[in-house]
Amino acid sequence: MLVSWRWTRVCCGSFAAAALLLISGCGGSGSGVITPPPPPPPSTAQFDLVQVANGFSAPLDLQQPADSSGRLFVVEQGGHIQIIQSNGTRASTPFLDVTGRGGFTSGGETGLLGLVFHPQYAQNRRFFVNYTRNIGGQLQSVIAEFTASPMNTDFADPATEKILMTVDQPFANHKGGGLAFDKAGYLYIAFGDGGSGGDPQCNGQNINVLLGKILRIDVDSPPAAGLNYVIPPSNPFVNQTGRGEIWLYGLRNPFRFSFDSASGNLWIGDVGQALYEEVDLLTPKQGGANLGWNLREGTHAYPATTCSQTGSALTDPIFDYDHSNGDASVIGGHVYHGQKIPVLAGIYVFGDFISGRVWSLTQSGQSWTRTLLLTTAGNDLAAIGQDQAGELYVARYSSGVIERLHQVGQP
Ligand SMILES: [Ca+2]
Repeated sequence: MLVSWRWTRVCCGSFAAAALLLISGCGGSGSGVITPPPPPPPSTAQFDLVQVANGFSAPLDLQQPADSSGRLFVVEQGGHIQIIQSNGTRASTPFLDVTGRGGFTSGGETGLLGLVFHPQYAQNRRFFVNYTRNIGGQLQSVIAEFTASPMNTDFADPATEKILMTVDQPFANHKGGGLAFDKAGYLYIAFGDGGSGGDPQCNGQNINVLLGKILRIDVDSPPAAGLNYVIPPSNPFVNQTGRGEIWLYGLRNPFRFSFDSASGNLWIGDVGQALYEEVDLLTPKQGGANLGWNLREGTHAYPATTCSQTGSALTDPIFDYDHSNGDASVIGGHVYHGQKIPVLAGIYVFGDFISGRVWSLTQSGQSWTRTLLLTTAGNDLAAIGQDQAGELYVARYSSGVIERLHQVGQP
Protein backbone atom coordinates (compact mmCIF):
# COMPACT_ATOMS: atom_id res chain seq x y z
CA MET A 1 0.00 0.00 0.00
CA LEU A 2 2.69 2.33 0.61
CA VAL A 3 4.25 2.16 -2.54
CA SER A 4 2.15 2.44 -5.47
CA TRP A 5 2.31 1.94 -9.06
CA ARG A 6 6.02 1.75 -9.15
CA TRP A 7 6.20 -0.96 -6.63
CA THR A 8 3.51 -2.98 -8.29
CA ARG A 9 5.03 -2.61 -11.67
CA VAL A 10 8.67 -2.92 -10.95
CA CYS A 11 9.13 -4.71 -7.79
CA CYS A 12 7.37 -7.85 -7.16
CA GLY A 13 4.53 -9.30 -9.07
CA SER A 14 2.12 -11.42 -7.13
CA PHE A 15 3.49 -10.51 -3.78
CA ALA A 16 2.86 -6.89 -4.48
CA ALA A 17 -0.74 -7.50 -5.26
CA ALA A 18 -1.33 -8.81 -1.80
CA ALA A 19 0.58 -6.17 -0.07
CA LEU A 20 0.23 -2.67 0.67
CA LEU A 21 0.97 -0.08 -1.62
CA LEU A 22 1.23 2.46 0.98
CA ILE A 23 3.63 4.78 -0.17
CA SER A 24 3.68 4.98 -3.63
CA GLY A 25 6.30 6.32 -4.84
CA CYS A 26 8.89 7.07 -5.83
CA GLY A 27 10.87 9.66 -4.27
CA GLY A 28 14.40 21.65 0.31
CA SER A 29 16.50 22.94 2.72
CA GLY A 30 16.43 23.62 6.37
CA SER A 31 18.90 23.47 9.10
CA GLY A 32 19.08 21.61 12.33
CA VAL A 33 19.40 23.43 15.60
CA ILE A 34 21.42 20.84 17.47
CA THR A 35 24.82 22.33 18.18
CA PRO A 36 27.17 20.69 17.62
CA PRO A 37 25.46 17.95 15.60
CA PRO A 38 26.16 14.40 16.79
CA PRO A 39 28.54 12.27 14.69
CA PRO A 40 27.41 9.08 12.95
CA PRO A 41 27.22 6.00 15.15
CA PRO A 42 30.63 4.28 15.27
CA SER A 43 31.19 1.54 12.71
CA THR A 44 31.71 -0.92 15.56
CA ALA A 45 28.11 -0.45 16.72
CA GLN A 46 25.82 -3.26 15.56
CA PHE A 47 22.06 -3.00 15.53
CA ASP A 48 19.22 -5.47 15.38
CA LEU A 49 15.51 -5.68 16.10
CA VAL A 50 13.94 -7.24 19.18
CA GLN A 51 10.43 -8.59 18.74
CA VAL A 52 7.76 -6.99 20.89
CA ALA A 53 4.66 -8.72 19.52
CA ASN A 54 3.49 -10.39 16.34
CA GLY A 55 0.38 -11.49 14.50
CA PHE A 56 -0.80 -8.13 13.27
CA SER A 57 -2.54 -7.66 9.95
CA ALA A 58 -0.78 -5.13 7.73
CA PRO A 59 0.45 -2.91 10.58
CA LEU A 60 1.46 0.49 9.30
CA ASP A 61 1.69 2.83 12.26
CA LEU A 62 2.68 2.56 15.89
CA GLN A 63 1.94 5.17 18.57
CA GLN A 64 2.02 5.54 22.34
CA PRO A 65 -0.05 8.07 24.30
CA ALA A 66 1.40 10.10 27.16
CA ASP A 67 -0.70 8.26 29.74
CA SER A 68 1.94 6.28 31.65
CA SER A 69 0.23 3.00 30.71
CA GLY A 70 3.17 1.73 28.69
CA ARG A 71 0.79 0.46 26.01
CA LEU A 72 1.75 0.50 22.34
CA PHE A 73 -1.04 1.02 19.82
CA VAL A 74 -0.71 -0.66 16.43
CA VAL A 75 -2.64 0.64 13.43
CA GLU A 76 -3.77 -2.03 10.98
CA GLN A 77 -4.56 -0.93 7.45
CA GLY A 78 -7.79 -2.92 7.39
CA GLY A 79 -9.37 -0.65 9.99
CA HIS A 80 -8.37 -1.76 13.49
CA ILE A 81 -6.15 -0.34 16.19
CA GLN A 82 -4.69 -3.06 18.41
CA ILE A 83 -3.06 -2.75 21.83
CA ILE A 84 0.21 -4.27 23.02
CA GLN A 85 0.04 -4.15 26.82
CA SER A 86 3.07 -3.02 28.80
CA ASN A 87 3.90 -6.65 29.61
CA GLY A 88 4.13 -7.43 25.90
CA THR A 89 0.86 -9.30 25.57
CA ARG A 90 -1.57 -8.31 22.91
CA ALA A 91 -5.10 -7.32 23.94
CA SER A 92 -7.69 -9.78 22.66
CA THR A 93 -10.02 -7.14 21.26
CA PRO A 94 -9.27 -4.04 19.21
CA PHE A 95 -9.02 -0.62 20.79
CA LEU A 96 -10.85 0.85 17.80
CA ASP A 97 -12.65 -0.67 14.83
CA VAL A 98 -13.52 1.72 12.01
CA THR A 99 -14.59 -0.96 9.56
CA GLY A 100 -18.22 -0.10 10.28
CA ARG A 101 -17.88 3.60 9.59
CA GLY A 102 -19.85 4.52 6.53
CA GLY A 103 -18.01 3.75 3.32
CA PHE A 104 -14.74 2.71 4.98
CA THR A 105 -12.46 1.19 2.38
CA SER A 106 -8.98 -0.32 2.52
CA GLY A 107 -6.47 -1.91 0.21
CA GLY A 108 -3.71 -0.70 -2.02
CA GLU A 109 -2.75 2.65 -0.53
CA THR A 110 -6.10 3.21 1.19
CA GLY A 111 -7.38 2.19 4.61
CA LEU A 112 -6.65 3.24 8.16
CA LEU A 113 -3.39 5.06 7.59
CA GLY A 114 -2.41 7.04 10.66
CA LEU A 115 -3.01 7.72 14.34
CA VAL A 116 -1.98 10.32 16.87
CA PHE A 117 -2.96 10.78 20.49
CA HIS A 118 -3.81 14.19 21.87
CA PRO A 119 -0.93 15.57 23.98
CA GLN A 120 -3.31 15.62 26.97
CA TYR A 121 -4.70 12.16 26.23
CA ALA A 122 -4.35 11.11 29.87
CA GLN A 123 -6.90 13.78 30.77
CA ASN A 124 -9.17 13.94 27.72
CA ARG A 125 -8.85 10.48 26.03
CA ARG A 126 -8.96 12.15 22.59
CA PHE A 127 -7.16 10.72 19.57
CA PHE A 128 -7.16 11.29 15.83
CA VAL A 129 -6.97 9.06 12.80
CA ASN A 130 -6.65 9.32 9.03
CA TYR A 131 -8.68 6.83 6.99
CA THR A 132 -10.28 6.51 3.58
CA ARG A 133 -13.90 5.95 2.63
CA ASN A 134 -15.96 5.70 -0.52
CA ILE A 135 -19.18 7.69 -0.47
CA GLY A 136 -21.36 7.23 -3.52
CA GLY A 137 -18.37 6.41 -5.66
CA GLN A 138 -16.24 9.31 -4.38
CA LEU A 139 -13.06 8.27 -2.59
CA GLN A 140 -12.32 10.55 0.35
CA SER A 141 -9.73 10.94 3.06
CA VAL A 142 -11.23 11.43 6.51
CA ILE A 143 -9.53 13.07 9.45
CA ALA A 144 -11.56 12.11 12.49
CA GLU A 145 -11.44 12.35 16.26
CA PHE A 146 -12.49 9.56 18.60
CA THR A 147 -12.64 9.37 22.39
CA ALA A 148 -11.62 6.37 24.46
CA SER A 149 -14.06 4.98 26.98
CA PRO A 150 -13.88 6.43 30.51
CA MET A 151 -14.87 2.98 31.81
CA ASN A 152 -12.51 0.79 29.78
CA THR A 153 -9.20 2.35 28.81
CA ASP A 154 -8.61 -0.40 26.24
CA PHE A 155 -11.68 0.51 24.19
CA ALA A 156 -12.92 3.39 22.07
CA ASP A 157 -16.50 3.32 20.82
CA PRO A 158 -16.56 4.03 17.06
CA ALA A 159 -19.73 6.03 17.66
CA THR A 160 -17.67 8.71 19.43
CA GLU A 161 -16.37 9.74 16.01
CA LYS A 162 -16.28 13.44 15.19
CA ILE A 163 -15.15 14.07 11.63
CA LEU A 164 -12.85 17.07 11.43
CA MET A 165 -12.49 17.18 7.67
CA THR A 166 -12.95 15.17 4.52
CA VAL A 167 -10.98 15.65 1.32
CA ASP A 168 -12.09 14.21 -2.01
CA GLN A 169 -9.44 12.02 -3.63
CA PRO A 170 -9.07 11.86 -7.41
CA PHE A 171 -7.10 8.58 -7.55
CA ALA A 172 -6.51 5.57 -5.32
CA ASN A 173 -2.88 6.21 -4.40
CA HIS A 174 -0.74 8.84 -2.63
CA LYS A 175 -2.92 9.38 0.40
CA GLY A 176 -0.21 10.42 2.84
CA GLY A 177 -1.38 9.27 6.25
CA GLY A 178 0.77 10.63 9.06
CA LEU A 179 -0.52 12.79 11.91
CA ALA A 180 1.49 14.58 14.62
CA PHE A 181 1.21 17.35 17.21
CA ASP A 182 3.86 20.03 17.53
CA LYS A 183 5.09 21.52 20.80
CA ALA A 184 2.47 24.27 20.61
CA GLY A 185 -0.28 21.66 20.44
CA TYR A 186 -1.30 22.13 16.82
CA LEU A 187 -2.26 19.05 14.81
CA TYR A 188 -0.37 18.43 11.55
CA ILE A 189 -1.91 16.32 8.79
CA ALA A 190 -0.03 14.91 5.79
CA PHE A 191 -1.81 14.50 2.47
CA GLY A 192 -0.24 13.16 -0.71
CA ASP A 193 -0.83 14.72 -4.11
CA GLY A 194 -3.94 12.59 -4.73
CA GLY A 195 -2.29 10.04 -6.91
CA SER A 196 -1.94 8.62 -10.34
CA GLY A 197 1.67 9.37 -11.32
CA GLY A 198 3.50 12.64 -11.74
CA ASP A 199 0.76 14.74 -10.10
CA PRO A 200 -1.38 15.25 -13.23
CA GLN A 201 -3.66 17.73 -11.42
CA CYS A 202 -0.73 19.80 -10.15
CA ASN A 203 -2.09 19.56 -6.63
CA GLY A 204 1.35 19.97 -5.09
CA GLN A 205 1.69 23.51 -6.42
CA ASN A 206 -1.98 24.46 -5.98
CA ILE A 207 -2.38 26.28 -2.67
CA ASN A 208 -6.17 26.31 -3.09
CA VAL A 209 -6.43 22.54 -2.46
CA LEU A 210 -5.37 20.40 0.50
CA LEU A 211 -3.70 17.59 -1.47
CA GLY A 212 0.09 17.54 -1.67
CA LYS A 213 0.31 19.42 1.62
CA ILE A 214 1.06 19.26 5.29
CA LEU A 215 -1.75 21.02 7.15
CA ARG A 216 -1.70 22.66 10.58
CA ILE A 217 -4.91 23.04 12.59
CA ASP A 218 -6.06 23.83 16.13
CA VAL A 219 -8.28 21.11 17.61
CA ASP A 220 -8.58 22.63 21.08
CA SER A 221 -10.19 26.02 20.56
CA PRO A 222 -13.96 26.30 19.94
CA PRO A 223 -14.49 25.46 16.25
CA ALA A 224 -14.62 28.31 13.79
CA ALA A 225 -17.85 28.99 11.89
CA GLY A 226 -18.35 26.36 9.23
CA LEU A 227 -15.41 24.27 10.40
CA ASN A 228 -14.88 21.52 12.94
CA TYR A 229 -11.51 22.98 13.93
CA VAL A 230 -9.73 26.32 13.98
CA ILE A 231 -7.14 27.61 11.53
CA PRO A 232 -4.27 29.06 13.58
CA PRO A 233 -3.96 32.78 12.76
CA SER A 234 -0.20 32.32 12.39
CA ASN A 235 -0.60 29.90 9.47
CA PRO A 236 1.16 31.18 6.33
CA PHE A 237 -1.84 31.59 4.03
CA VAL A 238 -4.27 33.17 6.46
CA ASN A 239 -5.80 36.34 5.02
CA GLN A 240 -4.21 35.84 1.63
CA THR A 241 -4.56 33.60 -1.42
CA GLY A 242 -4.48 29.93 -0.50
CA ARG A 243 -6.15 27.62 1.99
CA GLY A 244 -5.59 28.66 5.57
CA GLU A 245 -4.99 25.10 6.75
CA ILE A 246 -1.78 24.77 4.69
CA TRP A 247 1.53 24.74 6.54
CA LEU A 248 3.77 23.34 3.76
CA TYR A 249 3.10 22.64 0.09
CA GLY A 250 4.75 20.96 -2.88
CA LEU A 251 4.71 17.44 -1.40
CA ARG A 252 4.17 14.20 -3.27
CA ASN A 253 3.41 11.54 -0.67
CA PRO A 254 4.57 12.38 2.86
CA PHE A 255 3.48 9.05 4.27
CA ARG A 256 5.43 9.44 7.53
CA PHE A 257 6.70 12.58 9.30
CA SER A 258 7.61 13.54 12.86
CA PHE A 259 8.68 16.35 15.15
CA ASP A 260 11.99 16.26 16.99
CA SER A 261 10.80 16.41 20.59
CA ALA A 262 13.89 18.41 21.56
CA SER A 263 14.24 21.00 18.79
CA GLY A 264 10.68 21.10 17.48
CA ASN A 265 12.02 20.63 13.95
CA LEU A 266 9.82 18.81 11.46
CA TRP A 267 11.25 15.79 9.61
CA ILE A 268 9.43 14.45 6.56
CA GLY A 269 9.97 11.40 4.39
CA ASP A 270 8.43 12.37 1.05
CA VAL A 271 8.14 9.40 -1.27
CA GLY A 272 9.44 10.06 -4.77
CA GLN A 273 8.07 9.26 -8.20
CA ALA A 274 10.52 6.99 -9.96
CA LEU A 275 14.04 8.15 -9.26
CA TYR A 276 14.62 9.88 -5.92
CA GLU A 277 13.44 9.57 -2.33
CA GLU A 278 13.82 12.56 -0.04
CA VAL A 279 14.11 13.65 3.57
CA ASP A 280 12.98 17.18 4.40
CA LEU A 281 13.93 19.06 7.55
CA LEU A 282 12.15 22.27 8.48
CA THR A 283 12.40 24.49 11.51
CA PRO A 284 9.22 25.79 13.17
CA LYS A 285 9.80 29.10 11.37
CA GLN A 286 9.54 27.63 7.86
CA GLY A 287 5.76 27.50 7.52
CA GLY A 288 4.72 28.30 3.97
CA ALA A 289 7.71 26.61 2.37
CA ASN A 290 7.29 25.09 -1.10
CA LEU A 291 8.96 21.66 -1.03
CA GLY A 292 9.09 21.49 -4.78
CA TRP A 293 6.91 18.69 -6.14
CA ASN A 294 6.27 18.26 -9.07
CA LEU A 295 8.90 20.69 -10.28
CA ARG A 296 11.55 18.79 -8.41
CA GLU A 297 11.97 15.19 -7.31
CA GLY A 298 14.43 15.21 -4.46
CA THR A 299 17.13 17.72 -5.34
CA HIS A 300 16.67 17.13 -9.08
CA ALA A 301 14.45 18.78 -11.66
CA TYR A 302 11.43 16.63 -12.50
CA PRO A 303 11.56 16.64 -16.29
CA ALA A 304 7.96 15.58 -16.89
CA THR A 305 6.44 18.47 -14.99
CA THR A 306 3.52 20.29 -16.54
CA CYS A 307 2.88 22.44 -13.50
CA SER A 308 3.63 26.08 -12.79
CA GLN A 309 5.61 27.01 -9.71
CA THR A 310 3.69 28.74 -6.94
CA GLY A 311 5.73 31.28 -5.03
CA SER A 312 9.25 32.43 -5.63
CA ALA A 313 11.38 29.87 -3.83
CA LEU A 314 11.69 26.11 -3.57
CA THR A 315 13.02 24.38 -0.48
CA ASP A 316 15.14 21.36 -1.33
CA PRO A 317 15.39 18.30 0.91
CA ILE A 318 18.44 17.97 3.13
CA PHE A 319 19.01 14.52 1.69
CA ASP A 320 17.84 12.44 -1.23
CA TYR A 321 18.77 9.01 -2.56
CA ASP A 322 18.18 7.07 -5.73
CA HIS A 323 16.84 3.58 -6.30
CA SER A 324 20.07 1.89 -7.27
CA ASN A 325 20.21 -0.41 -4.23
CA GLY A 326 16.64 -1.58 -4.21
CA ASP A 327 15.39 1.42 -2.26
CA ALA A 328 12.21 2.97 -3.57
CA SER A 329 9.89 4.35 -0.88
CA VAL A 330 11.25 6.40 1.99
CA ILE A 331 9.75 5.91 5.44
CA GLY A 332 10.19 8.96 7.63
CA GLY A 333 11.31 8.13 11.17
CA HIS A 334 12.25 9.97 14.34
CA VAL A 335 15.14 11.73 16.01
CA TYR A 336 16.26 9.28 18.69
CA HIS A 337 15.91 10.53 22.25
CA GLY A 338 15.80 7.21 24.10
CA GLN A 339 18.17 5.93 26.77
CA LYS A 340 19.06 2.47 25.54
CA ILE A 341 21.17 3.41 22.49
CA PRO A 342 23.47 6.29 23.47
CA VAL A 343 25.33 6.26 20.13
CA LEU A 344 22.11 7.38 18.42
CA ALA A 345 21.37 10.26 20.79
CA GLY A 346 19.97 13.20 18.84
CA ILE A 347 20.23 11.34 15.50
CA TYR A 348 17.49 10.94 12.91
CA VAL A 349 16.60 7.32 12.08
CA PHE A 350 14.61 6.53 8.95
CA GLY A 351 14.19 3.75 6.41
CA ASP A 352 12.85 2.47 3.10
CA PHE A 353 9.76 0.32 2.65
CA ILE A 354 10.92 -1.48 -0.45
CA SER A 355 14.48 -2.36 0.57
CA GLY A 356 13.80 -2.70 4.28
CA ARG A 357 16.95 -0.76 5.06
CA VAL A 358 17.15 1.43 8.18
CA TRP A 359 19.62 4.29 8.38
CA SER A 360 20.81 7.14 10.52
CA LEU A 361 21.29 10.60 9.03
CA THR A 362 23.86 12.94 10.52
CA GLN A 363 25.15 16.37 9.64
CA SER A 364 28.69 17.61 9.21
CA GLY A 365 28.89 21.19 8.07
CA GLN A 366 26.55 21.50 5.11
CA SER A 367 26.59 17.83 4.21
CA TRP A 368 24.53 14.93 5.50
CA THR A 369 25.79 11.38 5.94
CA ARG A 370 23.58 8.34 5.72
CA THR A 371 24.75 5.29 7.69
CA LEU A 372 23.19 1.83 7.37
CA LEU A 373 22.06 0.50 10.74
CA LEU A 374 20.38 -2.74 9.66
CA THR A 375 18.31 -4.34 6.93
CA THR A 376 14.89 -5.89 7.45
CA ALA A 377 12.84 -7.72 4.85
CA GLY A 378 11.73 -6.00 1.66
CA ASN A 379 8.24 -4.53 1.30
CA ASP A 380 7.87 -4.69 5.03
CA LEU A 381 9.02 -1.51 6.80
CA ALA A 382 5.82 0.55 6.99
CA ALA A 383 6.59 2.80 9.94
CA ILE A 384 9.13 3.70 12.59
CA GLY A 385 7.30 4.45 15.82
CA GLN A 386 8.44 6.05 19.06
CA ASP A 387 7.40 5.45 22.65
CA GLN A 388 7.21 8.04 25.42
CA ALA A 389 10.74 7.16 26.52
CA GLY A 390 12.06 7.88 23.03
CA GLU A 391 12.78 4.27 22.08
CA LEU A 392 12.08 3.36 18.45
CA TYR A 393 10.05 0.53 16.97
CA VAL A 394 9.31 -0.74 13.50
CA ALA A 395 5.92 -1.83 12.18
CA ARG A 396 6.50 -4.61 9.64
CA TYR A 397 3.72 -4.57 7.14
CA SER A 398 4.05 -7.92 5.46
CA SER A 399 5.24 -10.04 8.37
CA GLY A 400 2.90 -8.45 10.93
CA VAL A 401 5.61 -8.02 13.56
CA ILE A 402 6.36 -5.10 15.88
CA GLU A 403 10.01 -4.85 16.91
CA ARG A 404 12.19 -2.50 18.92
CA LEU A 405 15.38 -1.02 17.52
CA HIS A 406 18.24 -2.37 19.61
CA GLN A 407 22.00 -2.03 19.72
CA VAL A 408 23.81 -5.30 20.25
CA GLY A 409 25.27 -5.31 23.74
CA GLN A 410 22.89 -2.67 25.06
CA PRO A 411 19.68 -3.21 27.08
CA1 LIG B 1 10.66 17.98 -2.40
